[in-house]
Amino acid sequence: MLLGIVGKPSSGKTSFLNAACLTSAKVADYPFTTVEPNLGTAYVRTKCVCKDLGVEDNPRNSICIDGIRLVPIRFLDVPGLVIDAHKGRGLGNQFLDELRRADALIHVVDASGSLDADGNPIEPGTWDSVQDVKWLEKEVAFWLVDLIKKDWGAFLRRITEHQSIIDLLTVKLSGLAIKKSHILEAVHQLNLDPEKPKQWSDDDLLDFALTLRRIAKPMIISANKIDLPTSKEHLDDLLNLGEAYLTVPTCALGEYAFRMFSEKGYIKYIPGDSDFEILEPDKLSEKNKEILMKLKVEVLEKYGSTGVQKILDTLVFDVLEMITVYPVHDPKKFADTDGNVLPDAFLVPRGTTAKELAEIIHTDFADTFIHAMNAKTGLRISDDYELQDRDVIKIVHAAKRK
Ligand SMILES: Nc1nc2c(ncn2[C@@H]2O[C@H](COP(=O)(O)OP(=O)(O)OP(=O)(O)O)[C@@H](O)[C@H]2O)c(=O)[nH]1
Ligand SMILES: [Mg+2]
Repeated sequence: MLLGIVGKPSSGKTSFLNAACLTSAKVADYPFTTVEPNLGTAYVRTKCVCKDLGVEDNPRNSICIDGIRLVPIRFLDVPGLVIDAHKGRGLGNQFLDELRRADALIHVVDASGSLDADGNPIEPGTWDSVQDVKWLEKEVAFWLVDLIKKDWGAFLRRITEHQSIIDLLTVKLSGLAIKKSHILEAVHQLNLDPEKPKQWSDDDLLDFALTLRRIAKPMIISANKIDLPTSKEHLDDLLNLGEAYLTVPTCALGEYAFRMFSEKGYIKYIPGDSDFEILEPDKLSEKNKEILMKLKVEVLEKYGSTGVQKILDTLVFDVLEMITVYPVHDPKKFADTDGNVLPDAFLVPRGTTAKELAEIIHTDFADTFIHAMNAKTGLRISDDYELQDRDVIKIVHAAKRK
């Protein structure tokens, strides 16, 4: 699972990555601070099964705090994009190539309206943040359409009875985590005739790229910098963009502060919480206490959270429709072969079967799979049983043939 962050310079992309991954990549108030992509590990937040099962767990691939399971995902931040990046402006859009494996995108927007199109500071509140949303969608589509157009002529010549334009596009776009089903859906939505690609105009190709991106790489909008006073009115506009858009108010800076002080043990705060508790008042300077209280009033009390964790959870669980399952070796103790209780939490797409889970855990398991068991009930489940969120599963498999 890879989530990518996009947006214009200085919108807060790296701040978002640092907050989500507790990394310390360079952040600054001038455009193009980031010149190379930053990769990190973020976590999605889900209720662990440990409390329901009445066990103390020892997670290995994830973290459990007070019955909240944090499951890792990969996270990528790239240099800022500017208008006409696809023609080489700014740092160009070469970095979009880095995002080709991303399953979904987060568009970090400066909701305070304090930056011009290129990310330069301007009078706060004077920039219409909605423009950024419309522009970025097009910029990503231009990048995609350029990729398609590079081979379009060759594609038209290579179409045969046995090889359709859909097949050719599927091969071409497979490296972008775009599937045949996504392509078929886009063609269908736009009423394009897959039998007559020669009739597809340049505008059709651009619409195809826009639609395909929406289907294959869903995007969520992080309306960032909500702690700043000029964010209020832009935020309303960003929240009312219409059904095709999903917007979450965020304060990346605040999330970073909470996570950093929590890591040091000065406060108790689990990412996504709506409040925090000061544990070591003597270790926090008066200035830092003031910052924390301001964030509490301006962000947590107004919006319910900093929004950073909400973005990750919404994308993974609601938009990409992933569920969490817990494979175990010992179905009575819910443990692995070393006795670790509920060691792993796996994110799998809704609809994954027990047999498919076996393959995901270990490629060898696919060949040696015998059956699976629901460890919560102790009952055997059929191979085509669709796993449910928070299932605890024992895979029974034969010893590997030598
Ligand atoms: N007030 C406020 N400032 C923020 C927030 N998030 C980021 N910033 C500030 O915005 C500026 C730009 O942040 P970066 O994270 O470097 O932005 P970026 O999008 O990665 O910028 P480039 O790498 O240049 O494209 C910095 O001064 C941050 O401190 C926020 O939630 N609130
Ligand atoms: Mg950056």
